[in-house]
Amino acid sequence: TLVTAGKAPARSVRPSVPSTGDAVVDLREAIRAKLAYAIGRTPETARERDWFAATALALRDRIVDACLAAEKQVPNKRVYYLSLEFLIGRLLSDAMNNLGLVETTRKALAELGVDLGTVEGAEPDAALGNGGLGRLAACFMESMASIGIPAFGYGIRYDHGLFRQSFEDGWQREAPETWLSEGNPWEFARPAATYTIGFGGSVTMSMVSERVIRRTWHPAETVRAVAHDVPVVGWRGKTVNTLRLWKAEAEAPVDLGQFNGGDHVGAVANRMRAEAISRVLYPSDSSTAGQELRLRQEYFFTSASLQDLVLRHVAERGDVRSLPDHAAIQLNDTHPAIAVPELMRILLEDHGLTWEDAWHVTTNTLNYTNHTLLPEALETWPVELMERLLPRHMQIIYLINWMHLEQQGKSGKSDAAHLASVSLIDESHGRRVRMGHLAFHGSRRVNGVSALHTELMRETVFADLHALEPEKIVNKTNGITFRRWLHNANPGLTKLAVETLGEGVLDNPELLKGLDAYAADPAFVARYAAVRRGRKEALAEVIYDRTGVTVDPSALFDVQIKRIHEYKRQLLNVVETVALYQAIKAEPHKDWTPRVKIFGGKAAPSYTQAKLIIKLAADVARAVNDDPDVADRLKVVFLPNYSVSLAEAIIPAADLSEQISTAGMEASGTGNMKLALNGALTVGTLDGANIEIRDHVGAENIFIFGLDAAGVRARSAEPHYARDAIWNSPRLAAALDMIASGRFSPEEPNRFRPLTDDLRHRDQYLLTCDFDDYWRAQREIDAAWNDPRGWWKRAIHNTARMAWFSSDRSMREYAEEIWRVKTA
Ligand code: GPQ
Repeated sequence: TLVTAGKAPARSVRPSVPSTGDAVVDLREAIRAKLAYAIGRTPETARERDWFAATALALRDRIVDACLAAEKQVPNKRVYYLSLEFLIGRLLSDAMNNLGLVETTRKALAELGVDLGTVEGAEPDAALGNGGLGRLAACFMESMASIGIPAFGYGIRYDHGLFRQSFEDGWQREAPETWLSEGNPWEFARPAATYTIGFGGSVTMSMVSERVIRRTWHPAETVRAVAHDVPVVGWRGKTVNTLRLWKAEAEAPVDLGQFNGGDHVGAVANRMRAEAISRVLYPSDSSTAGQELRLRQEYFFTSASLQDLVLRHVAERGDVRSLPDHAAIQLNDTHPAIAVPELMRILLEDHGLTWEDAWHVTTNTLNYTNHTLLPEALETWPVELMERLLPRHMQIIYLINWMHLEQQGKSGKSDAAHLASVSLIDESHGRRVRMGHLAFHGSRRVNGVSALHTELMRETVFADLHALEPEKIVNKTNGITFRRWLHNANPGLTKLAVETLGEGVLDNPELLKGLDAYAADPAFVARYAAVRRGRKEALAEVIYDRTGVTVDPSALFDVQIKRIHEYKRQLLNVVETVALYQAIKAEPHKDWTPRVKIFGGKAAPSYTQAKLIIKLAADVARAVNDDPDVADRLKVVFLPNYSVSLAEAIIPAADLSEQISTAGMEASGTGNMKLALNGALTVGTLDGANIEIRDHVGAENIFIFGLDAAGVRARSAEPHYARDAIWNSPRLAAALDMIASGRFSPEEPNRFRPLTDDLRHRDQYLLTCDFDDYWRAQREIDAAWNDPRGWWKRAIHNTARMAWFSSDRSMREYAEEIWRVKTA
């Protein structure tokens, strides 16, 4: 319904399009004006992408009003979230929803003859991250704006985000991602906020006085970091924060001497080298790339961010010594751990602080979040590389380490094993800087991302450092923003919740608990089930479009969506699929529960084993989907190019959520939370946040199987555990034999031997040990599915009891216990 003129006061008047007092008309005219004057198109010539840009620009104006108002006030304390990844995805629905303009925009576009859904679909995903770590940063940014924490996110404006994945005969192929090819309507380039970043060169010493030596870094090479700001608007438009992404530029765009001499390529070589820093996102997830360009990226964005925030602080407060009172810096994993020596360097060299004062400021401002204990993901950099690329920082690290180890000696802990364990330098694999130790030692608080993970941090990787400062490690269980993962992704379920519980549920997710009372209410259950059914029908269409496979929306949709990793055990799911296939073929007339196994996820391009797992899933899918004995009771699909926007389509359509990592290895998981919130039942191990999900939804509403973390530790120590497990499980043995025999790859019978041989002889992730209990859980799930009333009751209890996993809760905990900053 249109608001009549004069009834609704205009929120603000924009000069180009005077307000009529009618929100729909105002927005319609604003979009029309953007289309003409910012894009240069008429409604007749505009493409979908142009409509998207015009709509985004019109909405951005609304955000700017709030932004400019906010800039006038200086908050007492700001949070700075430093992350090499921000997996923000599409921003249009976020912006509309948080501004309360979804229906207004829909109508405004409709009056222009344009469908909102089509416009939303024309926005490219900003895939500036790999997986959970980057998506967490995006959820945290949204939550900070929503609960009124003044914050900046700092990251890199990659020209090319995470690669585009396609399948060629089931093999993963990678192509460059090009989200910026037509510009980004959400961002503001801020050339005034440009900083110089140095690399290489030498350090000179000069005597300041008889006792004071000043060291000065003379970089051999410099690069410019130019700010690009994306506004982050919170729920109900209350707070607008900034995501500031740095673009690398050369000091000189072209060497004219070289150009005039005829060397046209050489003339821009320097520029290419500089710009390479923000060219592409490294596609490695939970493993280190270990290359020089990666270290350059890390230092580039960390230095730019620290220079920016220190400058802001000094401009506002005058004295850099009060930084810890007004700024809290969060290091998202060790990627920005070079912040420890960089902040020291800025304070020592640019602000003349003493070492003691600089160390005090640094260690009271920085905090560090750890996201994994897997050894292949713990960053270490060769000392020799650090000395070459960041000579001054290496000196500072040596000095920090020297004082740290001296302190051990003074407290009587000078045995070599202890010193080797707490040292910032690992001497055992060539000399390398341990970035986790550096971040730990330089931070005020260090946190894990689930209760189990934090406990394991204290017991394993950081045990000796933890003993020195037992208060430092705290737990902050991850969360997800409900605005995106419930309200935007699942408007049908949101509408049902609002109609049942009232509007307040949009502001306070704890009110979802009220749905518990309806878990057995036939009318409510019917509506809840109808919402799911609608989303499954929509997903079935997506599946058909993208894979050519027809699936039945009344089958159980069994979903495993996440990066492909051996520890996440997609292979366990595929082997169980093969065993189920064998069981169906052995008894084709039994009443098997119809299931669709849906996979999605990317493998790092260099991760051979992960890519082979994708190929196995594809080959198994080919055999199963076409087999007349199966008769549609089992289907397997691997959706290509998994992304945030694809997740938004899959999650509301999922009946079952696969969270089956080897216990102790998944730090938290956040997909587990999104799926459970939307009412999928979880089949999972006692790993990461699964444990806390079980505690909240109730053990009767989740399917837990397999070894726990202690069990994994014990079993790993047993010799021949894989051989014994296979020996004791005829079902597993038969499935592995079938794969190894070449049954799924007749054109290349030995294709999957690297997978089956590994399971038989090594099985680092204890897949064989958990297989039988996983099979048992899956058959229990089949039975549960055949009792719809019981199933929906459990599903509704999941939705009702997941409120604690809101990232608003996570952010409040960080605010109180780590940052000591007020929420609005
Ligand atoms: N995570 Cl170390 C990533 O997504 N990428 C990484 O490089 C590392 C961790 C994940 C982790 O595997 C999940 O268990 C967490 O839920 C997620 O970070 C956010 O903490």
